Amino acid sequence: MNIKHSCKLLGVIFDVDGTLADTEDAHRRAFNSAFKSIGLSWHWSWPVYKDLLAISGGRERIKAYAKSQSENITDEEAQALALNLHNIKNINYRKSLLKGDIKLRIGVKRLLDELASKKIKIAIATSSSKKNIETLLSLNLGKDWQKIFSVIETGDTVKLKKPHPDVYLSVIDRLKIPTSNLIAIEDTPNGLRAATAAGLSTLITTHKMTNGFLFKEAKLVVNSLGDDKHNCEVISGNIKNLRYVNTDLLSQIIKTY
Ligand code: XBP
Repeated sequence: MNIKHSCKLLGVIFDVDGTLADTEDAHRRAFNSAFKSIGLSWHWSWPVYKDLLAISGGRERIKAYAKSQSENITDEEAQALALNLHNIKNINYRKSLLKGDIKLRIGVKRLLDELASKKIKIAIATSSSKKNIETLLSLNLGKDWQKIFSVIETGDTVKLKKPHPDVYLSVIDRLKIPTSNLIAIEDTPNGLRAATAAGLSTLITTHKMTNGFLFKEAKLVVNSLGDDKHNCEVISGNIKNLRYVNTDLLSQIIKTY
């Protein structure tokens, strides 16, 4: 490791769903429409979906649910059903994004701009697909959105989804930055486990689907990244005398731990 860089913030790795944008309810509704469209009586209510967030990745989530609903379904049948439903669900999801109602979360654009202005690398580590994040981020960050991110790793390319650290390990490998100079920003216990297992300090931004979840290994848990008008509410950790998450705070977090 370059000694000069030993505690300096050189990169931030963002999760997408729930972290960059509050997308989980749109995913939930898209799953429910897919179930209905093939005549299934399944319905994922909020509390059910909250529990299902323990399984990252839509296909994996459907497969696990299919098995929990029928003792007789084989692994192959559950897999085929999940594949079909997930394709329909993602078409529904992207259609719903095109309505333009899902914006970036508070403070996300502000922090992205600050990181870019300070030449701190920005990356993405998500279990969702490139196509889904392309729709979400091109709408919110413009057609050149990919230029903002030095590395983008998605569920399309990793073998094991979160809580396995694979997606983070791939990002770290491609960034070529030591983990001590990086921080991850996540929203779920699975995301936190994946980032922590990859050796990253992690900051959590909660939302209504993850309120009340435990984030023991997180260095800081806040209700959003915050901005001038919406100060962060600290759930655990310390933001000193700051009102929102900025590069100074992220640097302090990686120095302290
Ligand atoms: C995102 C997810 C889901 C979404 C989308 O993963 O697993 O919560 O419903 O999944 P993470 P799909 O935030 O852990 O990276 O796009 O696979 O349906």
